[in-house]
Amino acid sequence: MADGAQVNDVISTEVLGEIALICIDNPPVNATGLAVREGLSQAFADLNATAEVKVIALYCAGRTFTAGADIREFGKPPRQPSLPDVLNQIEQSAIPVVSVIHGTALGGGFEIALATHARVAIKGAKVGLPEVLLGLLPGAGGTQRLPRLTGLSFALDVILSGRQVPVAEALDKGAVDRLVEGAPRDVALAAAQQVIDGTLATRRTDLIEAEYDRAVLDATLAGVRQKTPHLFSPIKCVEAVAACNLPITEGLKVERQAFLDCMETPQRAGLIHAFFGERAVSNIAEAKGPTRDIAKIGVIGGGTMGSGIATSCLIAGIPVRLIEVASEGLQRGIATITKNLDGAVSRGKLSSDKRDAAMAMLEPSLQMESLSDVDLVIEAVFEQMDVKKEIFGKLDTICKPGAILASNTSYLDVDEIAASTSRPGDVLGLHFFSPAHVMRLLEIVQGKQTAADVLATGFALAKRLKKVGVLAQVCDGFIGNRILAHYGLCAAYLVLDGASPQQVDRALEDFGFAMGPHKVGDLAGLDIGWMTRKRKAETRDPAQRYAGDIADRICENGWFGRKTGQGYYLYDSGYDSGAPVPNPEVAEIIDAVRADKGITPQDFTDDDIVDRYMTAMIVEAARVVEDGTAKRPVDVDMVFLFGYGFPRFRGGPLHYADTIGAAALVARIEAYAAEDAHYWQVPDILRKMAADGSTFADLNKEG
Ligand code: 3H9
Repeated sequence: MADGAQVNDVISTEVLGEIALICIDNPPVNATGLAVREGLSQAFADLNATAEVKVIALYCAGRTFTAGADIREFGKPPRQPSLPDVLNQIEQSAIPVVSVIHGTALGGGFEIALATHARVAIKGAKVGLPEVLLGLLPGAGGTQRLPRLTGLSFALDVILSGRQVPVAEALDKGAVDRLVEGAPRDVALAAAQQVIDGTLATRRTDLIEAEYDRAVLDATLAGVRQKTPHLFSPIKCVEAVAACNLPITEGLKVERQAFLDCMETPQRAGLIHAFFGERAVSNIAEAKGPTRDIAKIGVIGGGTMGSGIATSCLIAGIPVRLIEVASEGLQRGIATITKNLDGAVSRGKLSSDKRDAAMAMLEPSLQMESLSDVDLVIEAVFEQMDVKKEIFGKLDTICKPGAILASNTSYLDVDEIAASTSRPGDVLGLHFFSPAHVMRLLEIVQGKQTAADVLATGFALAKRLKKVGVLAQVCDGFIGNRILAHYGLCAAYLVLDGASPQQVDRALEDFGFAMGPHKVGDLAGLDIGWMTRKRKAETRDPAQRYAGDIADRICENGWFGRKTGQGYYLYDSGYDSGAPVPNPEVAEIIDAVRADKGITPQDFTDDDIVDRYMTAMIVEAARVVEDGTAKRPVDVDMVFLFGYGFPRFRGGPLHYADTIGAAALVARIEAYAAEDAHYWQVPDILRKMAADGSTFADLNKEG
């Protein structure tokens, strides 16, 4: 072999006397796609046949060591050589192999390192086995080699959490052998020399006997079943790790089968859709191009929402001027922000130093005029059009030219708000979700005249705030709340027609939602929906069956949910979390309303409930795509995953819709329409998809 050789497009080797270097260069993240696997296999075969080579050091070019298998290959026919085979070849290399980790060595990437004979990490790097987050398990030896190196407990923690482990911790646990500073190639050369000098020990992981404790495995399995009852892959992870007391060839067979079992599940497809969807929502022309600089943000309104938005900006290191009209409001806002930041510290999300730095960047003010120097204003006052218009009219006179004016409205017409200014191009909607410093969704609402750089700045801000920005067009409720309004009606009809609120909640929690809709209502405050129903009373569609009677009567009693101690459920003063007790008086209200309306209650199975609720959600989601409110189905899916607690393993409502199929959905809707032809109508887009056999995934591909 020549001193320097390009094995293929992504793998190169260098032979420098007794040292051979192998470099993986497959941007952006050096994923182990087919070319990497082929090239590595070839390189190891060639170097093992090169007489002078005494040690091989493997490193990666670019920003990171390999981030694992190429996820885009999943679901397609497998191509040889497989990663496990390549790693066995590396492990059995007669010449010692040392790997050099920089950036993030994840999944199959970390598994490559585990199969080498020594691991040197560059400070600041992280390692991890995040396969479980994709509905999988480490399928290239991670479940067998990590416990051999670190013991069971740490290996189970890493595999089940999918977390990225700082290399200092990995060193402490024995998963890496040395921490150094330097560039990957330099470190590779130095590490190889140390192997030759005998100052860096090498050993084969497969020859280490794993420490084994059945009680730890049993306790972990019980914990997994309780914590993630819907998920398949965590159980398979534990089963695979449990085989680490077998000879490695046998253990690897158990792991391989468990990996293939996971690969077949819809959960794997849903979670991988979520992985790519999170990235796809901002991979659009509207999110790219020039942006405006945002050095200081003004937030108008110190209520829960405004304070949450301010907290989010402060955590991201952006100074905030918080505006309220009266000093009590301002003090309340400051107190909420302080509480939010303290909460972030106690949850380990923020250091005390960063909390103090964030607080120092908060400038409270009672003067709207003080917004004259900010680059972006986010208005978060209550949802009343005339109030918003007045504020935006004032902002127009106060703010400097080029400042962006955003409304956090959750349903009002952004174009009408923009029209109250002389600069509608600078106006957009930035719809945060409560609690705004925690929830990752940001709907970026494009007005008719919103300038391209203003929209792109919205996406750039989402990234700085570590949020998932999704483009939405103007309509009542934008993407999420518009769909919610529709399926919320379905939940109300189910109760009106025979189900109990608890049955609806239980069925949907069994489906995977963290909380059923009645528990969510109690948490958010039932008065919010009540106010909306009263506000919309005059414009209500008379042909639409009214579904609010039960909730109205509950609210007339002053029962607004958790904050008043009762709603659909009872929350005694000691109530914190767990299973609340159903409110018996609500059952009486339900009976009375049904009697008043002459409704004979029907029996719904849990499956009926899920089918109707999910179909209602899909119907409105399809319309939102059809009329362009959302750019693509995947945008709707990400809104629901990041803003509405939709079970991530189901991928989102329209990914889930594809698992049912358009034809089956049309048949369902037509059957339900026999009961209520006004509510249950087939969207044209769904009918067309049923006719031509296409899917929402096809629409995503069309972009
Ligand atoms: C596995 O390894 C299975 C094995 O156990 C067994 C096999 C037999 N594949 O996130 P970013 C793309 S399962 C393909 O924006 P960052 C990503 O889509 C795998 N593509 O950057 C994006 O593309 P685009 C276990 C991938 O700096 C671009 O790279 N590994 C992969 O914020 C940049 O990504 C994981 O689960 C991939 N594996 O974060 C790791 N990874 O520009 C998954 C990324 O077109 N990856 N892309 O939108 C990550 O966690 C992050 O990407 C990482 C970088 C932390 C690496």
